[in-house]
Amino acid sequence: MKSGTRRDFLKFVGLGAAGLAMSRPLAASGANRKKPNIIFILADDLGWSELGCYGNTFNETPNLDKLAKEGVRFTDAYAAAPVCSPYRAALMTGQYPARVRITDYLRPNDKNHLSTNYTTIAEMLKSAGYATGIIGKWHLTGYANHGAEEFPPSKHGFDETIVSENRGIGGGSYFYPYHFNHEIKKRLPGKEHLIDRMNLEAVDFVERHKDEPFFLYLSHYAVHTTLSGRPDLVEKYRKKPGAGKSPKGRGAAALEDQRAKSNNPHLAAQLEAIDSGVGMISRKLAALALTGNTLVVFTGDNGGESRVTSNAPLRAGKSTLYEGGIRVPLLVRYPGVVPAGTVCRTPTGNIDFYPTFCEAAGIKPDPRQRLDGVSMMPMLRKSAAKVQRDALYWHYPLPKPHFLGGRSSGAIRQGDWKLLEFFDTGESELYNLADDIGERRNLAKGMPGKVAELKKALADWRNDAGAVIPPGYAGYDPESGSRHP
Ligand SMILES: [Ca+2]
Repeated sequence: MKSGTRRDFLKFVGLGAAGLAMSRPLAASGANRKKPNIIFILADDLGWSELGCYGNTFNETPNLDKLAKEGVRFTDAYAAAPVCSPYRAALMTGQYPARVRITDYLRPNDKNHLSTNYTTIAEMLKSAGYATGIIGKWHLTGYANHGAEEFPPSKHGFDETIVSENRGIGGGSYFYPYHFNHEIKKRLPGKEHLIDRMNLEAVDFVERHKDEPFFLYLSHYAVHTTLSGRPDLVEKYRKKPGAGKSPKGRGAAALEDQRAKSNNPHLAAQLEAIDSGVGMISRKLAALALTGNTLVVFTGDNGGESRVTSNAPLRAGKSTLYEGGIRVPLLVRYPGVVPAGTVCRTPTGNIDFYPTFCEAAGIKPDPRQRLDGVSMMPMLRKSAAKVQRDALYWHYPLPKPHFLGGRSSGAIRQGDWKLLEFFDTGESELYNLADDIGERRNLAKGMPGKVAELKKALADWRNDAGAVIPPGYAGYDPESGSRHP
C-alpha cells in the first residue's frame, strides 16, 4: 500500500484518527473483551531439534513442553528465510521477503529497511484497540548511531518498545551493560542477564495491560552467537552427561571442537532461561485469569548455527535453504480453540501469522495489501484441516556465499517434494521429505520431469512476487536457463 492510502485505509476499517483515540476506553470498558490477547515469543536462531518436545534429550525445556501439551505442536513450520531480517519483514507484513524486498539481514548502516508503506500486523491490531508492545530484537532498520535513517518499531505500530537495540547487534550482548543499547538501565540485582531482564519486562507488560486486549511481541536475542549463558546454568549443563565443550561460536578452538556442535552448555543455558520466561508468562496469565483468552505462540526465526549446534536429523543450518536452515519449532496454545496435545503436520510459514492474528482478533485485512500467507485458524481448530495453498517458496539471492556456508539460491516445497535451485551454478537438487527428512538422496538426475515442473512453479512465483536476482548474484540465469558470460 502506498503511504497516501493509509488514511483511506483507516477510514475503510472504520477507524480514522478519532476512532483510534476512542478504541482504548472502549476496550478497557469491556466492549472488546472477546478479542484474545496475543503473545508472540520468538527465539533467535533456535533450531528445530532443540526442544524436549521435538526430541532433544540434553536441553531442558519443561515449560515449552507443557505449552505443547496444552496446545498444538507443528512438525513442518517454516521460516520465510534462513536469516533474521527477512523473517521479521514477513512476520510484520504477511508477505514473502522477496515481495517486501528484504531478502538478506540488514547491516547496521543499511539504507534498506521495512517501509512504512506497509500496514504491519502491529498496526492492524492497534487499529482494533490492542495495546501493542515489542520487547527485544527488531532488526528491520539501520541505526542512527551508524548513520542510517531509523525505522524503529514505534514507526510500525508498536506503542511500547522495551529493551530493544539502537545499534548493531551482531556478536551477542547478553550481560548488562548491553552494547546494542547504551541507554538501557539495569533492573535486576547482581549481574543482569538479558534473557532474565526481558522475561521480567514481559510479565510487567502483561500485568500493565491486563484490562485491555494486548499484542506482545517478545523477541529474544538468544540463542544467537556469540552464545553466553548465565553462569549458574552453564555450569549445570557442563556437568551434565554428554555435554559438549562450551565454545562461544568464535575462534579456532571453538571451531575445532566437534563435540561443541551438539549439547552446547551455553545454548542449553540460554534456552532454559527462555523456557523459564515462558513459565513466568504462563503463571502470570493464570494469576490474572487470562489464560483462556490468550493466544500464545512460540517459534524460532531460522535454523541453528552449525558452528555451535546440530539441527540433526535435518541437514545443514542457518543461512541455507536446506531444512536445517528454515524448518523451525512452532507451538501454539489457545484454550478452547486449539485442542490440547495435538500435532499438526501441515506445512506452514511465518507469513501465516499475519492473517491468523487478524482472524483471531476479528479484523478483516486490508484488501489492498496483498497477503501471501493463509490463516492458520482452521489448522489450530483441527490439526488435519485442509489448507488452500499450493506450495511454499524461498528466495535468497546472495552476492557471495554467507559466512556460515549458505549459497545464492531459491527453493520450493510442494507436498512432500522439495526443490532447491542454486543461482551460483544453476544446479538443482530434488528431495522427497516424506522418507528423506535429512535431504540425503538427491533425486534430480532421475526425475527430470519433476525438476522441470517445480522449477517452473518457482519461476512463476518469482515473477508474481517480483523476486529479483540482482546482477552479480548469480553465475546462472534461472529465467533463461543459461549461464551469464
Ligand atoms: Ca536469526
